[in-house]
Amino acid sequence: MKYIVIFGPPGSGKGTQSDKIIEKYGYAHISTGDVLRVEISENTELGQKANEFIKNGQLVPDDLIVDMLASTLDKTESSTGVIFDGFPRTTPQAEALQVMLKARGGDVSVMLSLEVEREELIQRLLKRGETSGRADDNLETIEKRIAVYNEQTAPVIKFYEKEGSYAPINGIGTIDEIFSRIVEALD
Ligand code: B4P
Repeated sequence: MKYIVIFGPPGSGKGTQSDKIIEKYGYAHISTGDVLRVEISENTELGQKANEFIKNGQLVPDDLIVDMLASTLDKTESSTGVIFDGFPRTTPQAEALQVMLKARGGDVSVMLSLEVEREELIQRLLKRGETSGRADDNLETIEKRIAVYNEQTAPVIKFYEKEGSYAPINGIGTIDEIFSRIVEALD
């Protein structure tokens, strides 16, 4: 079983590139953002808690995310690979993922880190906000999310650098150009 992490700031194209990876390699996809949005739309207890953080541009607390991920991971046992999209977003989440995968006899084989500068992120997310209906795709929340990324999420790079699985990917260009860089890193 191959485990891949796709990483990057908000709007860097994690979800977009995950779709292309799944299409080519047939891996299972775990997007913590997508799982949380389903919980919110179904108004579950987790969804109600998560919504308070998401709409303010903050991260959902690690314990809620790790429990949610463990139950989602159990559903992927029959696939040849799993792509983690938007997880881990903190160093404690990276440590928890390592423990969970070790218990399954695996480890993250590559951490694809999409590199996109701030102005481009803001433009992409504002554009998405025109149609997404997402409570977090407005300028004030986008700026907060980028600040939270720099403070709490960027340090995750160091974790995977130490593990030897960090693969920086230039995240600027067309979706297909970026995907070719990813395929090169994966193959
Ligand atoms: P996520 O749903 O993970 O979303 P994201 O960071 O906004 O977007 P992504 O990088 O996937 O961008 P996309 O491909 O859509 O997180 C939302 C929130 O959930 C977080 O802020 C947090 O509160 C919470 N959360 C999720 N996971 C968590 C965790 N592990 N711990 C704690 N909290 C968690 O691309 C963005 C836009 O750019 C799209 O419109 C796309 O069409 C466009 N685009 C993509 N590639 C492009 C390109 N090459 N050129 C031009 N536009 C492009």
